[in-house]
Amino acid sequence: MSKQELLKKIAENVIQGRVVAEDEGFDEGYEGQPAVTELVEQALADKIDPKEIVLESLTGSMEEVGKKFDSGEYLIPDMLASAECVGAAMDILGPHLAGAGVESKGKFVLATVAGDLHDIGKNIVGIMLKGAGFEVQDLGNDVTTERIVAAVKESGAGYLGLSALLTTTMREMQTVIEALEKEGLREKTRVLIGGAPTSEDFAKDIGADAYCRDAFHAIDLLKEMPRQ
Ligand code: B1M
Repeated sequence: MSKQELLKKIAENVIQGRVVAEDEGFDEGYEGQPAVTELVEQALADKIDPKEIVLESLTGSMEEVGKKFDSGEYLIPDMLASAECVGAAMDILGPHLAGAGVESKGKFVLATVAGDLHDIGKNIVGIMLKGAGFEVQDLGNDVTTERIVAAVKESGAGYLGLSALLTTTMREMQTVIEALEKEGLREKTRVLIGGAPTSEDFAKDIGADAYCRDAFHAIDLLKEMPRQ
């Protein structure tokens, strides 16, 4: 199989929600064929860049899953099956994305804001940050502003990464920034945000330091930021 065919096959299997070959998938006729786990392992054996697998096969396919959910073709369990595929792929890819033995570039608190359960993107960002040498404290998803601010305070983290995937939760990021200001922590903490509904303009509007299009963009932006 060519590189492009393999990347396409991984994406197809994420959309089908198939983690391993025994899984049936959303459509018929897939059972027994290599699924995400086997295909990602093959891609690594073929020396395909893990970054390309993340960007082309995983991120893109979840957009497709979102469209299918929008149109009513997929229900929540179908979205969860695809989410599980991305998690399985990242378990395999993580060690290949992370640079071993890199000197600490600083403490980074990471969270998906209150009311929001989406954590796939945040988890990818966490793996990439660790790989880039940051000490990451991942607070998880649906994290209250109070917990986020307390974690920044206790750890003395110089960086905070906030994720939101819902238009109804993205404003929580502003609440977090305001709470950091109240606690006198804003000046000491660089706040980076990301997630599908957020944007450069939104980041400016709420007073964040940077908007990150994806995990790789976050790493690039951090290279330009003076160390906190
Ligand atoms: Co939901 N969901 N979901 N969902 N979901 C979306 C976001 C949606 C766009 C789907 C749709 O309708 N088309 C829609 C939001 C609509 C809106 O707000 N306008 C939606 C909805 C409506 C919902 C529910 C309300 C559905 C319901 O119950 N009726 C519900 C809400 C639950 C809640 O949060 N309270 C819900 C639930 C779920 C599941 C739990 C089933 C599941 C999440 C599982 C999980 O995360 N563990 C799920 C999923 C999987 C999706 C879609 C299909 C995929 C999201 C994803 O993982 N993308 C999504 C559709 C879509 O986004 N196209 C959808 C892949 C991921 C790699 O990208 O998260 O953007 P992303 O992360 C990127 C960048 O954004 C950036 O880097 C990441 C990696 O490159 N980034 C950062 C993100 N955070 C960052 C932080 C940083 C830096 C960069 O800090 C430094």
